[in-house]
Amino acid sequence: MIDLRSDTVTKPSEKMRKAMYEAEVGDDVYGEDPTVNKLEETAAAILGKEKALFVTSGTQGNQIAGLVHCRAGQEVIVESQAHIFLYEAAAMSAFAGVQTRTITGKRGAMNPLDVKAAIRGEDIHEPETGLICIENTHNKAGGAIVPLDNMKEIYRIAQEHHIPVHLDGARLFNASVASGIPVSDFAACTDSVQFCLSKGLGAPVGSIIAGAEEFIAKARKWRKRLGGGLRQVGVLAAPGLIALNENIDRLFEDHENAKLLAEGLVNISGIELETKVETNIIIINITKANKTTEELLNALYENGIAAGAFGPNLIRFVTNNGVTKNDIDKVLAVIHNIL
Ligand code: TLP
Repeated sequence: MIDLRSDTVTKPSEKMRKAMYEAEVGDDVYGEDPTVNKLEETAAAILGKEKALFVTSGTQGNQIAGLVHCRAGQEVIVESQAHIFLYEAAAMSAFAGVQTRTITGKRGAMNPLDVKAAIRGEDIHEPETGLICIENTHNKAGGAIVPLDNMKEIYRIAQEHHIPVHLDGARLFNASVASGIPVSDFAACTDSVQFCLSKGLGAPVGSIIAGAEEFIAKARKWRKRLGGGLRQVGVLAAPGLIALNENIDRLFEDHENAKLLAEGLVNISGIELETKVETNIIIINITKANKTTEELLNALYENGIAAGAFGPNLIRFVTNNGVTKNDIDKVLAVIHNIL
């Protein structure tokens, strides 16, 4: 199967499996797992934050950030197509007791003036704005890189109003590799960052959240409350360390493959690119094709190719470390035949 449904489908390498087997472990609820501690120190250093915390998933990381930063009854500003708004089962309202205020961005980037205009708090009728969330790269916008200057301006406005900023950087390393901007520059425009080890970086499980020492102390407690305090979890942190130490530059290959696929796809009749391709996500619009989304996905599947529906007439392909250039050629040939 050529699996382009997501970069979450990546499997741990032999080296990762060996590292899992050999990992030194301890009870991480006591802070005694040396491998987890090493992973957290490494991640904090790369991001330029005081401390980091290993969490079970990107969703858990984003939710812990909401819980630490906000009080019930507040409002969170978030881009209208953000993962936190679309795909986390309204967790911020369920757990942190906040409501979301969406702003429609351009290629995932909210206009800082719109953010400023959405900030509330003085009027007795209004909720206070408790948090601003940014997503980079932006999944629904097709892996778009939110420009650093945009983040800087939003952070400046947020600081003026004493509102924290959280970055859902599930694919922050894709943004960094594609733009040449260090992740620490993006992270410097935030109070907390979440990134996924288990997407293009290739680890089987886990995310990191990072921020100031005080933020992480509170985050550690929320992680425990949510049942995410794990014990000898160095076996899962070990592949995470390999992901950070060895797999960042490899993301470039995913971006190359995504560009190849996109260039080929636009030459197939009935297919249009829904968004520009900057990193590892390609969203196509097949409104003009002679097949429905379901028909095309089924036909692909019969030919050993998996992709996912991503909205009406939209299909998403995500390149990842299990996909080669030859696979891309095969995918293009198959789609050409089907349409
Ligand atoms: N995204 C998944 C699906 O949930 C859509 C995917 O296949 O792309 N933030 C962003 C921007 C994400 O894309 C995801 C996962 C998450 C957070 C959540 O990460 P996990 O799956 O680890 O909870």
